[in-house]
Amino acid sequence: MSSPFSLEGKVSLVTGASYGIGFSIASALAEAGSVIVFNDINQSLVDKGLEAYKAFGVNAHGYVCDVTDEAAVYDFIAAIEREVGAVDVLVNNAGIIMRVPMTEMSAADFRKVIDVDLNAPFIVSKAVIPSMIKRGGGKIINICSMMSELGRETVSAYAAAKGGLKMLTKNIASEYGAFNIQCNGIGPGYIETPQTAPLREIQKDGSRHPFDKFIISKTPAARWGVADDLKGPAVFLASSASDFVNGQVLYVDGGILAYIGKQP
Ligand code: NAP
Ligand code: GCO
Repeated sequence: MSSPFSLEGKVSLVTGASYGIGFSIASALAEAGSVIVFNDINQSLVDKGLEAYKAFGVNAHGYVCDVTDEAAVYDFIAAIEREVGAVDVLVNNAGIIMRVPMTEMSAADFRKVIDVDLNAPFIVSKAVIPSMIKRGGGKIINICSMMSELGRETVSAYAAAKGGLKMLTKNIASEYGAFNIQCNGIGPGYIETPQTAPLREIQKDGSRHPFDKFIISKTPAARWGVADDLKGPAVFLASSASDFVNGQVLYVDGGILAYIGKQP
């Protein structure tokens, strides 16, 4: 009997997935039976990714593509269709953060974060939706954030982008749900990846970073997440197990959003 979580016969594209959360998600989709395609912004990152997938036992297809470049994205999607097959599952994972107080942030930097974290998921989704419609459906998973719900000092652009990505998720679900396209988000909590390494840096006196201590106290699970914590939720949202789930963000945060925080 075939499992509702099986991705046999599917082609999944995970953007920016040479390492970190994207790599873990793509590995999980491969374990569920999917063919994996990923991209990154330069050849050395793609090569690093190809090696990591090979060591994991996955024969992934890696491409160089900047997801903010609409013309390059259209060429990339056409190349995938020619060389691998049409995309059944898209995971918009590529993302950047700049931690700068808002009044010190240039408008150019603000736009750059919005471009990668919000405009690019629009561009890549737009490029795969017509073929999903033609083939009777598809899955889009947008990697959102705690900052889709919460603010904090220094992350105005990132929070604006990830809040926008939550609403883009709901809108894709609204606009294309009738074509059997499910678009959902995953909202990771604080996950140990290169993106959050500066928040976990050991201090000169050997003590833990104050933000590291703050996150552990704010997380009911009392730990940072690891990228592999996103594997199960990703397989669920990519598979037919979630065929009537649309426009939701599944927060995978060890309970952060449920918790008011420890009394000082
Ligand atoms: P990461 O370690 O920085 O990986 C992000 C990947 O995206 C990198 O490979 C990066 O390449 C790539 N990328 C950046 N800009 C790109 C572009 N224009 N075109 C193609 N690829 C691009 O981040 P992560 O922590 O794994 O995060 C993955 C996603 O999860 C992001 O959307 C992030 O915002 C989100 N997220 C992370 C956390 C967390 O705690 N780590 C929590 C919630 C949400 P470079 O190495 O060249 O930058
Ligand atoms: C920060 C963090 C985050 C996270 C993540 C939380 O500086 O607060 O980098 O924003 O990485 O997106 O879900």
